[in-house]
Amino acid sequence: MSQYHIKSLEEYFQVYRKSIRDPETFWEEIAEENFIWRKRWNKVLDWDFSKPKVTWFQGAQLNITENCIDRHLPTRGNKTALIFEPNNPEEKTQHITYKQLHQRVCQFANVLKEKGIKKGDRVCIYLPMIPELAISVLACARIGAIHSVVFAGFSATALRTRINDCECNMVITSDGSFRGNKTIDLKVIVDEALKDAPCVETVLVAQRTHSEIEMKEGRDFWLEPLIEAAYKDCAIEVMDAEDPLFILYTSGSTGMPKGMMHTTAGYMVYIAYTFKNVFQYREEDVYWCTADIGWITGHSYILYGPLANGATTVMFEGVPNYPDWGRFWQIVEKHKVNQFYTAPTAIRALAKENLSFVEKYDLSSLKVLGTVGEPINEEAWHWYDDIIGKGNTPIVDTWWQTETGGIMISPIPFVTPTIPTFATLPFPGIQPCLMDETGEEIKGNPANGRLCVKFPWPSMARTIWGNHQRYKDTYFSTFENKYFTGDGALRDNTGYYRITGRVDDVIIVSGHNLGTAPIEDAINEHPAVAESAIVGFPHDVKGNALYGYVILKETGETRNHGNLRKEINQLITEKIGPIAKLDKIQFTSGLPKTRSGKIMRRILRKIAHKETSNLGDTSTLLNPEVVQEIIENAL
Ligand code: 6R9
Repeated sequence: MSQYHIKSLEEYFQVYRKSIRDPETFWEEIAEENFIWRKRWNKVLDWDFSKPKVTWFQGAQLNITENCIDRHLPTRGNKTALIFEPNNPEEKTQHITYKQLHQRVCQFANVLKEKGIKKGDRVCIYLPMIPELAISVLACARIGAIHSVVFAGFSATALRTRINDCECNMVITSDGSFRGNKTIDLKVIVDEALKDAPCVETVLVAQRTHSEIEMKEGRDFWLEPLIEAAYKDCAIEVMDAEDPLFILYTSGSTGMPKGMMHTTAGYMVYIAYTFKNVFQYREEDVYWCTADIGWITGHSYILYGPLANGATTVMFEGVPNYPDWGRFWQIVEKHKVNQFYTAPTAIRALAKENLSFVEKYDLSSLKVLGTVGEPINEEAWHWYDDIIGKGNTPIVDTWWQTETGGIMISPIPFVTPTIPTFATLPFPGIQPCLMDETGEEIKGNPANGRLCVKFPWPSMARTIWGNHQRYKDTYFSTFENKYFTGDGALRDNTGYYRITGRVDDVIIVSGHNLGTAPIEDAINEHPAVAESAIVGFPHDVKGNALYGYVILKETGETRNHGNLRKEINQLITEKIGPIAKLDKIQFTSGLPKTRSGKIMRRILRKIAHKETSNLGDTSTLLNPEVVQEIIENAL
């Protein structure tokens, strides 16, 4: 019997030890007990990190939608699978049961087939957070087409690059999207992208905003009439364990975005298992992850993970500040959300606003709070804990990546004691390690090094689409026989991990290795500071010196900036040491961020280096306008 649902720290350690001692039996038991297999595997794991090649459940056959939908029909047919919460609170919420989801996915799958899509074809999905997004993803999976979801806030150029890279035959989009009080004409962006994307033969268009758009004869089709005419049942395509399930692009710091390719069986098993444990999900719970399905977080923990567990998952179309900054909490109250999963960037933005936005709502349904995407600073952690969790709701700080497919290091709520800013302990089956600069593993504690993983896990990406060499170079060549995450981490005396940020962002000052997160954390503790980012710039004596970009809570801060600079450096001296003091501090109204809320330090670094002529691709930024402001005020 596997211990699918971990309930105590003792049990965690027991399960963890077993997962390391005998990984194959460990994963085999989990796979056996919880899913429908059309054919059993003949080998659980085969791996060689030097190639790199990893296969899980070789020989097995299955379909992930049979496991996420059909499997639940006898027992949960009338249970709500998806709650769709529209952008506009006046618009009606939709509750889609498992039975209805089954029908809608089948109809959509039949439309795809009718338009010539077959197993192995790539389908680009460029949709806002409406039910059609979830349904089209699942429809692709049902017929074995490989979905490539592109976040519907990306530009035509970014979309075109992604369509061409994996040669999609089809694009699924909508006339437009609603975000707060804005309407965006998505189809116009698609048309622009398709001016130079000869692989695309068909465009399916869902109706959302009723904007006036052009339909190209023979290429573009309105979705609704096709769905209405489609047959309501669609047999699954039986997939091999290692058949590709999806491609999802993640931006590299330079060059082309990387199309991370995930496969079927291992991904399903790992995502289902982590979802259940990280959120301590119970049958009656309502779960809400605020991410967009355009990110890995949405793939794994809005769709596949919850649905594989027969859960009720909320899909929110809008933004946190529309119609006002209370929207998230209004939704929590309305649907009695039990597990709430969001990103530090959202928490910081919410924490800046008046408390009355929170206090108006009843948040007593919340049992678990989650965070993902970047290191959470201590102040934000405490706000989340005190104000949202009322001091008695565990926070799971989950560390993982597009490449890892699922959560890798995280507390298990009610099981793992938490410490702010620590992602704590590895998940069963995950063997992290820290490496020093010479390529040696650091064995003892405490330790500070580059975070690697030394054994395969079921949901790891298998390759970069069309470029296996780049996959090998990026992840498996820095350290022999290890997957290198690109992140730095500390490990304390008890074995808890704290992620310190991307190692590309590590700055060596006078020979000292400084991670960005702990320093930014110290700066953010200043009561006048809302957020900060630090980068290095060349310095004659120290090699590198630190340049800090700081956003103040109140733009009309009355203290003079000279004093503020002194106070910030005093704080850094206290918390980290004088070595980490900033040579330059620039106050700014914003920081350049990716759409998923990560600071683009590459741009800040170039500005600090005074190399502003070529900032690289800024088209995927959330707030490109802030770049000009920062350049103008650079020190
Ligand atoms: C899931 C996701 C991955 C990078 C990762 C790391 C950062 C994510 C974190 C975290 C500290 C956490 N990151 N979670 N850093 N604490 N809890 O975000 O995937 O978009 O591919 O980003 O995000 O730097 O390497 P992705």
